[in-house]
Amino acid sequence: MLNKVHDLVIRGKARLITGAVAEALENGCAPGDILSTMIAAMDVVGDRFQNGEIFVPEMLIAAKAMKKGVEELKPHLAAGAAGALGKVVIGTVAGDLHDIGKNLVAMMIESAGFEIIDLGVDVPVEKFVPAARAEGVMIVACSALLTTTMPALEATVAALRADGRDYRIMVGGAPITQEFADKIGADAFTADAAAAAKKARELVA
Ligand code: B1M
Repeated sequence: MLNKVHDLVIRGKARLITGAVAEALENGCAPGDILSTMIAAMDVVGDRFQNGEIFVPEMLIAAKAMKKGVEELKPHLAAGAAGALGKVVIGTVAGDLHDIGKNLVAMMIESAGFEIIDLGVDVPVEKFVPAARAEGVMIVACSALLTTTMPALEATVAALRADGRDYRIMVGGAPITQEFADKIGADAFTADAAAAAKKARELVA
């Protein structure tokens, strides 16, 4: 069952993935395992891209399939709490178009009890800072997936810090490490979406 999900994401079969995820759920597969399977499939896609076996269009259709699968999975992953813990502004930094991981982080943080203000992808500092000034913003969460957009993450954190408001800044994304997060002055780094939700709750506790 999970093999099928894995295979369909890699092959970018967006039309078939919904049924495969539903089938896996019906057969008792845990939603978290289905999600891990899809993430692992995206790793295979990334490796194939790196090795020159596939190109950007194939990566894009795999991403579409992954998004469809996540949509199907969402009601089973997110408990849908009411935003009682405050607002979280989230976005992928300037120059970076990757949003699957950011969307997962948003979904998990939302289900942990926050209201999400999602700024999308390729978010410039000029958009992050005013959004973070909104009333009730407790956390600003920034995602970066490319080594080339790590400087944009650093600039975003610096601008948010310079704004001097009382919110916490969380960072993450594949190339980001705790060391880098410390260096740029973020309040928290987590490696995945589940840990991000847990950390968000800790930050406002
Ligand atoms: Co791109 N891409 N991509 N890509 N892409 C990667 C990231 C890459 C590793 C592939 C590779 O070469 N192996 C590589 C980056 C190399 C590097 O910088 N070191 C790469 C490249 C090079 C590029 C382009 C430059 C390719 C080109 O044009 N030549 C280009 C850049 C475009 C741009 O952004 N300006 C590009 C484009 C694309 C697509 C648009 C085609 C597509 C994105 C579609 C979309 O997102 N809507 C795409 C895809 C799909 C990938 C891979 C294959 C999959 C990304 C993904 O969704 N992973 C990726 C390889 C890989 O990741 N294995 C790759 C699944 C997702 C769940 O994981 O996003 O890591 P991730 O999120 C994780 C954690 O990182 C963490 O939680 C999530 C899981 O729980 N996390 C956070 C994320 N944000 C967080 C924030 C937090 C905390 C945790 O707190 C705030």
